[in-house]
Amino acid sequence: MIDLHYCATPNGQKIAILLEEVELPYRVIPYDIFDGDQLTAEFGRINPNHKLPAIVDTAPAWGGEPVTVFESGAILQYLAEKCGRFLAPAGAERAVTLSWLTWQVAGLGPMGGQASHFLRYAPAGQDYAKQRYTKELNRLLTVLENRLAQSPFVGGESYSIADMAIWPGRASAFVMGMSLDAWPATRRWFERIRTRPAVARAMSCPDLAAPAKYLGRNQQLDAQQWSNMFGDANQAAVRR
Ligand SMILES: N[C@@H](CCC(=O)N[C@@H](CS)C(=O)NCC(=O)O)C(=O)O
Repeated sequence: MIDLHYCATPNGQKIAILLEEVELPYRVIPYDIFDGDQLTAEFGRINPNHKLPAIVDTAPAWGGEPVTVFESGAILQYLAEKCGRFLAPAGAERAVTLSWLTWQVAGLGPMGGQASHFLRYAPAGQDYAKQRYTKELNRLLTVLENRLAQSPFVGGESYSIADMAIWPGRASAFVMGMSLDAWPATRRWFERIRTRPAVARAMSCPDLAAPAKYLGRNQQLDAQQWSNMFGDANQAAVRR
């Protein structure tokens, strides 16, 4: 059994998609990040970085004590290796898949997150930051488009954990006003994945689907929510 510590944002949805694909039994433990559920000392023992997602595998392949994994890229790799699916065990295909997985978690994800922050959450103004991050996001999306113009999936011929890492962010980019119109190869890839039954389940099941409050174009947080997400409460969680 996998305990999935979960918030319905693109990072969480990556893991929900993989768990649905491999049909491992799992239990969703929901967190409301606006309410600060991620800031508790108890969750800090699961993820010292206090971010979602994280998993606890109560039955690791090698037996013994439950294993905790945090960081979405590490979780995808751990679960793919546990099931022997969606990541080649060795060789060139594995190296290419891990390159694109790392590109997502170290580049596209954080840059998209900063663009989303300045476009949707930050106080008015911030033109330099908005331009900086939307420009870099667009550059990265062009890298993705170029790759998908040559290859059916980012890792090559097969659907892999690298596609699962990238797809949910592309699905939620509409909240920044970004359509897929300018990206024809990405659009074809997006549709190929969207119609997979496991993806449809992960995006629509009530426990896993994103609530409207995370999807506003112009987010208005109250003072406590702001503190939990970006202010003193968020800082305090790691300074106990
Ligand atoms: N690098 C991390 C990023 C995780 C992350 O930023 N999670 C967000 C939700 S998408 C979160 O927990 N935010 C709450 C907070 O920042 O306090 C990963 O890939 O798992």
